[in-house]
Amino acid sequence: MALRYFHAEPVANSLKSMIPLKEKGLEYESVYVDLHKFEQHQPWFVAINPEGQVPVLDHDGTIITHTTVINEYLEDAFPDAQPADGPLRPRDPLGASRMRYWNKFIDEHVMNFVSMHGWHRMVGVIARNVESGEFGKLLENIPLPDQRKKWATARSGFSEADLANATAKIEYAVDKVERQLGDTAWLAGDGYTLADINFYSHCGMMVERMFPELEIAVRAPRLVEWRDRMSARPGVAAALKGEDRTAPGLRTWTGHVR
Ligand SMILES: N[C@@H](CCC(=O)N[C@@H](CS)C(=O)NCC(=O)O)C(=O)O
Repeated sequence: MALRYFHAEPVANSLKSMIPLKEKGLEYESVYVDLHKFEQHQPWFVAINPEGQVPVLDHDGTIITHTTVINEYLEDAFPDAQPADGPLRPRDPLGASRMRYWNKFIDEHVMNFVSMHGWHRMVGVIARNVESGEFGKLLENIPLPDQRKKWATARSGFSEADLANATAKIEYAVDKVERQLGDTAWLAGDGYTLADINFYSHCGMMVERMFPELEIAVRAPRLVEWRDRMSARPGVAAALKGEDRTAPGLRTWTGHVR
């Protein structure tokens, strides 16, 4: 059995599937893909993932993409490799459906909105540093039409209306999580699951740093306590130590300053 994980910095999608690998204690070969050098759009990588995005899991030569799919795949392929406090996907149908409810909410209503602010603050800088003829050539290499548009918009700048809409989505999500944590210790119930990993990677870990104006400590104290509980888990801490080539002082791909 051989696992290879192609990923960028330990944040957002790259972190989201790295945490389960660490929590489950699975051995894997780590392959860093440098997004600052556009490696994700280069032929060697597009041959592995035709969508030109990280992360990618290679299990004995079979390629799995999309983090929510990768994480459920890991549960199905390695059901017995689990952290001491219980499985990352509940074994009962109701628990599993609650976990999937949160994953769907985060994938559809959180991920892209935090990402838009990150791209606005950080990828925009990368995109504007490329000379215009060169940028046109880079766009041609991007396989997904939506992603090509996102790169072009990052260069010109996202509109104030789109950014305000994204902030409103994030506020809604923060309040929803805060309410849930008033009822249960973790998002999907009393056990830690893939839903916690998803929200932490896309929003929970960086929301306070990225959006100081939201006064998260006052608005969502349970979320802050949950975030600290998450960060203290050995599996999460190990994943956070992953390779990060963002120069100190610069913003990472999710827009927080390293
Ligand atoms: N739905 C995908 C999204 C993957 C994604 O957006 N990856 C980002 C990094 S967090 C990426 O590769 N961005 C570089 C690009 O699109 O050029 C997943 O869950 O894995």
